[in-house]
Amino acid sequence: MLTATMATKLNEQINREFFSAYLYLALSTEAEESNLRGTASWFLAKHGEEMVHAMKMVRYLLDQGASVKLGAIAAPPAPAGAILAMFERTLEHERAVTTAINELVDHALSEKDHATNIFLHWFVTEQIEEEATVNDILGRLRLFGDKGEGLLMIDNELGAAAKVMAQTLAQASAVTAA
Ligand code: OFO
Repeated sequence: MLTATMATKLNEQINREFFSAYLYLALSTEAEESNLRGTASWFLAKHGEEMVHAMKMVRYLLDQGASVKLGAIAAPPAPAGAILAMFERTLEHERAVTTAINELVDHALSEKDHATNIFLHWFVTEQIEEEATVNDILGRLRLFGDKGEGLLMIDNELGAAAKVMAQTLAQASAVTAA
């Protein structure tokens, strides 16, 4: 049983997760329009991950007997304009999501809502991994270059990483749907 406040906060987070999915879909299309196919696949896989995150929260609210309130999803910002800016935008966004998740945990603890606190641990861990991955990509872009052969190499790497993400995602989606 969730309090009304906890349910509202989780519904707000569902909106953030759907916005994340929308943001990454926009970055995927921007990358594809720039002929960065590996990068486009990577952002498309991120889009899929964020949809799974939203659905995990939808499932949790339903399992707790709380109402799911779906709000409008804001439009993503204008195109980033360059691959470095795409990943800088991604890192900035993920940091904001980490802050939001931490605030949710703080609230769950303040209510002594142990179930929600435990449920949110998965998201805390996920944010650590996501920020680390994006930091790594940004580091490689700065080291090897965001143009020419350096960019080609990183775009290929992102394409390979996207395949692994898509496989993991397919398994996660199967679990969420069960
Ligand atoms: Fe939903 O994982 Fe980051 O944003």
